[in-house]
Formats: sequence, C-alpha cells, structure tokens
Amino acid sequence: MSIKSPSSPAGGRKAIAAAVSAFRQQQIPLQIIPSFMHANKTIGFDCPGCAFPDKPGKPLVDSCEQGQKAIAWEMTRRATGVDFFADKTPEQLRQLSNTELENSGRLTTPILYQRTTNRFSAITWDEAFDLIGREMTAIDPQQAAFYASGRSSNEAAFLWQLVARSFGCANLPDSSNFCHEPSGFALKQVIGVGKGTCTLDDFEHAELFIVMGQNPASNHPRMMAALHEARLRGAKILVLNPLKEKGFVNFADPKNPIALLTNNGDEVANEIYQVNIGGDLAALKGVIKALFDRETSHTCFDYDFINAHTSGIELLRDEVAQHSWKALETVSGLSEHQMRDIADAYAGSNATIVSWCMGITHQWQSVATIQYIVNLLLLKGNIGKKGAGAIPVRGHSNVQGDRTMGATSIVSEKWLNNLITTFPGAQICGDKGNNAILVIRSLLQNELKAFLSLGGNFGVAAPDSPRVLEALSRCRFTVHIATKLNRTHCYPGEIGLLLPTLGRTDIDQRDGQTQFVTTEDSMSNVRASRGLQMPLSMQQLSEPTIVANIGQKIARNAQTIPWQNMAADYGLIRQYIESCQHGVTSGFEHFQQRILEQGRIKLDNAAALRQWKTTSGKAEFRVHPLKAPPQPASSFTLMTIRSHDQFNTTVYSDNDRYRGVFGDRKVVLINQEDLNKLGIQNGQRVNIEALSDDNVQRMVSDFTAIAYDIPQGNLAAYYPEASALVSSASHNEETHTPIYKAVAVTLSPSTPR
Ligand SMILES: Nc1nc2c(c(=O)[nH]1)N[C@H]1C(S)=C(S)[C@@H](COP(=O)(O)OP(=O)(O)OC[C@H]3O[C@@H](n4cnc5c(=O)[nH]c(N)nc54)[C@H](O)[C@@H]3O)O[C@H]1N2
Ligand SMILES: Nc1nc2c(c(=O)[nH]1)N[C@H]1C(S)=C(S)[C@@H](COP(=O)(O)OP(=O)(O)OC[C@H]3O[C@@H](n4cnc5c(=O)[nH]c(N)nc54)[C@H](O)[C@@H]3O)O[C@H]1N2
Ligand SMILES: [Mo]
Repeated sequence: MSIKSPSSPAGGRKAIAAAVSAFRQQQIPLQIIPSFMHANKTIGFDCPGCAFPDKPGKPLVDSCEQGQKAIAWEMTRRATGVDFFADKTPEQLRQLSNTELENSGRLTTPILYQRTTNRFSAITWDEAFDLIGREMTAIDPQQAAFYASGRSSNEAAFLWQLVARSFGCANLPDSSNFCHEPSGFALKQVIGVGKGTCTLDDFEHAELFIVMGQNPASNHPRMMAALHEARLRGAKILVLNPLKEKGFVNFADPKNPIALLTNNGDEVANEIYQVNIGGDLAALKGVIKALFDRETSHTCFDYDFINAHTSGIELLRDEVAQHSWKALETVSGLSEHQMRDIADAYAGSNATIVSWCMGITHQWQSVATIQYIVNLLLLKGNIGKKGAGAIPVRGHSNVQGDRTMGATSIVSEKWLNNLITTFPGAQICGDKGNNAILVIRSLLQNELKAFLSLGGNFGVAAPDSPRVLEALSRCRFTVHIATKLNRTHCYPGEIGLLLPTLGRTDIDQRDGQTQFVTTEDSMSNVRASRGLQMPLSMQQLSEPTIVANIGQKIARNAQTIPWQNMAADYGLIRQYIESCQHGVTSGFEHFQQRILEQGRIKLDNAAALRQWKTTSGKAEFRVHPLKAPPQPASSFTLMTIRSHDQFNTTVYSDNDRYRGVFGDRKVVLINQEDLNKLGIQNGQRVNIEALSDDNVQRMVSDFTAIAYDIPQGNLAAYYPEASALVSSASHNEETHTPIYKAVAVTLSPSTPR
C-alpha cells in the first residue's frame, strides 16, 4: 500500500480518466459509449449512482465520474453464467474478495443451491417460481422477510410490498433502515414531511450552505459541482466534518475545459469545522445558543415567520441556555469562538440550506441532531423560502421512491386502506412489520425461515456482518434478485435461489413491447427511465416481471391481483400506484399520462409550501438533551466510511484517490498525537477491537494505522472492511438505525514493527 498527498484537485482530469478506465475494465464495446450520452436525459435511463437530482435535459457526460463508474459496472459485457458456478461450493465462492465476486460479471441465468448436494446448478424460471410457491406457502408468513435495496424502480418496489403484504407479511426491511431513516422520521415529526424541502433552483439562490456529515466529492459529485458553482457566485460554504474531505479543499469541475487544461481547482468550503464524531448536536446547540445571545439585536431571527408558523421557541431558548460553553466545546470538539462564527454567518445570510448525510444519521442522537438542524433553519424562516431549506441527501438512486411506494415495514393506515380498496379481495396484511434490526434479531435467534431480497447485499451492509451472513445460511430458504454476484449470495439457505435481473441500463422488452420504469430523486422529482443496451442474456428478466411472478405463486387469493397483466404493462402498475397514493402523496394525479407526456413530474412537498402536516399544525421547535454514548474515556470513536472507489458494498478498487490512500482498504486513519500516545508508528499494523456490552467479541486485525488530519480520539476505517466491529445491538432509539459511525474501540499493535 502507499500513501500520497494528492496534489491534483478532486474532480478535474483525473475524474474523466477514471471514468474512461472503468469503461475499459468492464470491457464495454466502444459503440455503446454514445448511449451514455443519453443517460439522465428525459429519454434515457436514470443514473444508477446516487440520488442527487440531475438537471433535466442534460446528458450524462455532464454527469460525474461516480455515476459513470456505476453505469460501466452495470453495463459490463462480462457474464457470470452457470459455468461459473459449476462444481463450486458456497465455501469456495466465499474465498473470493468482494471485488472479485462482483467483477465476475452480470448474472445471466437462474441458479439453484441445495444443501443436500452443497452445489449450485441451473434452474428454469418456471421451476424457480414453482419452488418459491412451494417453499413460501409451507411457512408461517411471519417467519419471512422481504428486503429491498434502493436501486430498484418504483414499479418493482410497489409490487414488492404488494407481494409481501398479500402473502401476509409486513417484514419489509429496506436499505433506508441502514441509511436515512432518521431523516425521514425526524423531519416528519417537526415539519410534517419526511423529505427534503429544496429544489435545484434553491441551490442557485442560497447565500449560505452548511454541509454536515457528508463527502459529496465522492458520493454526490453532482452536488459537489453545484456547491462549487455556488461558491464561485459568492455563496458561503461551511462544512462540519471530522475530516477535511478533499473536494471541499480543492475541486475542479470536470465540465470546465480551462480547469481541465490547467488541472487547477478551487477551494469550495470557506471553512471546515473538524467536529468530533457525534459532536454535531453539541455544535448546533452552541450555534443556536450564540444566536440567542444576539437576539436583542433583532437582526438574526425572522419573528414574522416564527409567530405565524412555529411553536416551541421558548423551549429551545431555555434548553440551549442550560449548556455551558465548556460542555459544548468538549462534546463538539469546536471552540466557542468557532460556534459563534457559524452563528454569525447564519445570522448574516438571508437564505440558508443545510444538507446532511451519513455522518449525521449513523449517530446515537441522529434524530435529535436533525431536529436541531430544523430548529436552526426555523429561526430565520429558512424553510419554504427561495434559496433555503433542509436537504437529507439520499443514497441510492431510488431509495426515496421505494419508500414512497410503501416498500417498508410500517406504512400509514391510509396506504393500507388504499391497497385494500385498490385490490378488492386480496388479503392485505395490515400489521406493522419488522425493520432491518428486528429482522437481524430474528435471524440471529434462528427464528427466520425465509429471506428474500430485491437487490442489495444485506449480509455485508448489516451491522454484525459476519454473524448475519452465517445466520442467513441457517435459513430454510433464501431468494436474491440481483444484477451481480455478491457475498450475501455466498451464504444461501438450505435451499437458495439467485435470480438474474435486468438493470436500469438494459432495454426491457417483452413480447415485442418495450417498457420503462420510474424513479424518484432526493428532491422528489419522479422521472421515466428507459434502458439503452440489449441485455446480455434472454434469461435475465425485469424486476417487475420476477416480482409479479412471485406474487402469483405466494399471494393469498392470488387471483384477485392481475399479476401477469402488470408484468406485461407497467402502465397498469402506475395506475395502481396512483390509486394507492390518494391522500398519501400529492402529485401522482394522472401519473401514467403525465409521465408519458412529460418524462418527469414533481411531487408536492407541503412543508416547502409552509403547510405543516404535524400534530400541532405548526412547524415545531423540538428540544433534546445531550446524551453521551456509554463509552470509557480510554477508547477511541471509530467511523466506518466510504472510499472514493466503491458504491456501498461494491468495491471497484483498493484506492481512495481523494484521501491519498492507495492499494489497501484495511487501514485506519488516526491522529499523530494518538499514535504517539499509543507508541504505535505510522504505517504499523494494528488490531482494532470494539468494546462490547453483550459478550460478543468484535475484532478486525492487521489494519495499517495511518497518521491523518483527524481530531484526536477519532478514527476512520472503511465500510465494509471494518463492519465486523459494528454491533447490531447498537442503534438509535427512535428508528433502530445502526451506529455505523461511532463505534467505541481500542487499538493494539498486531505485529511488532
Ligand atoms: N460513489 C458513491 N456514491 C454513493 C455511495 C457510494 O458508496 N459511492 N453511496 C450512496 C449511499 S447509499 C449513501 S447513504 C451516500 C453516503 O454518502 P456519505 O454520507 O457522504 O458517505 P460516508 O462515506 O458514509 O461519509 C460520511 C461522511 O461523514 C463524515 N462523518 C462521519 N461521522 C461524522 C460526524 O459525527 N459528524 C460529521 N459532521 N461528519 C461525520 C465522514 O468523515 C464522511 O465525510 O452516498 C451515496 N452515493
Ligand atoms: N459499516 C457500515 N455499514 C453500512 C454503511 C456504512 O456507512 N458503514 N452504510 C449503510 C448504507 S447508507 C446503506 S444504503 C447500505 C447499503 O446496503 P445495500 O443496499 O444492501 O447494498 P448495496 O451495496 O447497495 O447492494 C449492492 C448489490 O445490489 C445488487 N444490485 C445492484 N443494482 C441492482 C438492480 O438494479 N437490481 C437488483 N435487483 N439488484 C441490484 C447487486 O447484486 C449488488 O451487489 O449499507 C449500510 N451499511
Ligand atoms: Mo445509504
């Protein structure tokens, strides 16, 4: 491995070079490349990368390195056919690295695993669906779980939850449970809508951005470019992050020819405040406390807004006053002076956007922190105002849409009633189901019999990953609908099915008819997505087709739902979606007709119109105490984060270009002072052990310690290499979201240097 201090800007020439190399590596024939130009256009496919919106009408070449890598990874012409599996046992497959598994290519044929022979073999689709019917109807529906990752389309997600609920099961864990669940929960309580309130237009009018717990240069490059543009037009950008992520320090827009020629970038953040991991709530309290100190000057609050639209400001004033600056400084890692500086910038801005991502949601007090973000915004009426708002920047490209489609364990009464009236005679299960953490609990206790997944890599994404993978293999039956092979698939149940599906980029044609699907981005734009490449194999079926066929086999009163008609015509699925959205989400009126005519529609966001669908009918200031996680002072706090060259559990390479780490992912970033205290050398191998209160040992070994600009007491390692340290018993109270980014650990040398 090697460490280099990167001199080139984030973005720029190297971003283009990396995208080109991804096309080459994936053996994509050159004649296909023009089709990339269509992605993100209204007529093309929705980029399978992140969920930050694209500008309508712009081609994907306008997009980013990361989107292009995701596309190349999916469009690869490599295939994992039946030959690949012949004579392999799951144990043998597990010897391959995450990258090798996925890099074997696209799944092209349905595969069956049987414990009796401990081998994989080919199976026909008809046999596979029959098998699903037999296995599923033999178990109690409560012993099944239907996981969904955020890559699938609205149509597939809608059918997925319909299959589960009509089968009699509401155990619908989803990748949101691991991701932005706290954002939706927190926002819904205080502003009445669990989604972001901004549009791209707001990005062009904001005077101040506060970017919290987010690394957009690697994970949302389109947002990085928008921030860069904002800075160039004079907006201020403040960042809260334990790391000085490269994109904020030096960024060149790959669209800018001059930047490409000179290879020079710009500073994007005016200031990076290196908070402690988990320190944001204290920092926000400090900022708000400083604002109340200035209250008499009458410049900093929007009292017209506060009086007309909010409740609870007195509570907030009293609550922040209770904290001493000393206490806030200790927890946040920022000085009083720094918190006052942020307050000054906020007071001076007429339009502020606060964005956040996993650095906030993967914390103990994620819901409280997000509600303090809202507290801050409400003080100056920064919701429902041009250039202002709250934006949880979503992860997967359709994770927001999957939720809008009800593909989750708890849905509203209204949604359930709509399902019942839309599909009369179907026996819809009205229970509250188990989320991901509850499903993990039942897996670990050997109570789950069947685990089905619509995409994703559940066993690797989950906390306690090694134990969850083993537990999956103890299930009676597992079914994975996937584009590519991953580690979870190497842990099949006694009987396991691996079903190859079409991705976004593939042309979806059946009986001569071409179908399209829809997706929803982080700003509630729903767009049509049509694949452009001929599928690698006739054996790959679309997600809606596979899911509808499963429904036909396992739903109670299956004949009351027109599964085959929906599989043949997604327009019909969209009509049912519209019917189920009545009184739930506004903006779906004439869905099918408008999406056909316009290619995209925007869903309404009541909070952005200053209509507050909260219990009080107002936007609510909410207060929460500061709660320290139970953690001895001698330990470190470790965050598990993404490198520049991965998409979640899909690891493209061992390099993290923007952080200057090359050739290895088993690394831990640590402050030099901490290395000195521990007597560990920069570059030395260490073991990392999590402190546990459940008698489970969680340890990873032979990680390289790298001296890095990170606050003392804080550590960073990559997900999923360090995921074995994360306990599934460690999650926030309200939404059960795992604490992936505040693991109490100790370090010890693994070998003498
Ligand atoms: N190319 C690419 N794009 C992606 C993904 C990908 O893996 N690759 N994943 C997608 C998905 S599903 C998601 S959810 C998003 C993830 O996008 P991010 O949330 O940007 O991803 P992480 O690497 O988890 O980064 C968390 C950031 O939060 C910081 N952080 C950690 N703890 C704290 C804290 O306590 N406070 C503060 N203020 N900061 C903290 C870390 O230093 C890091 O910069 O990206 C999406 N887009
Ligand atoms: N330690 C740690 N763990 C984490 C996180 C962390 O920061 N730290 N982040 C968490 C977060 S934010 C998230 S969102 C989760 C992600 O968890 P998941 O969503 O479960 O994982 P992904 O890596 O996105 O799933 C990748 C797999 O999806 C399949 N796939 C890709 N495209 C498609 C498609 O179009 N259709 C179908 N059917 N399958 C497809 C492929 O087989 C691929 O291998 O991980 C969580 N886990
Ligand atoms: Mo995510």
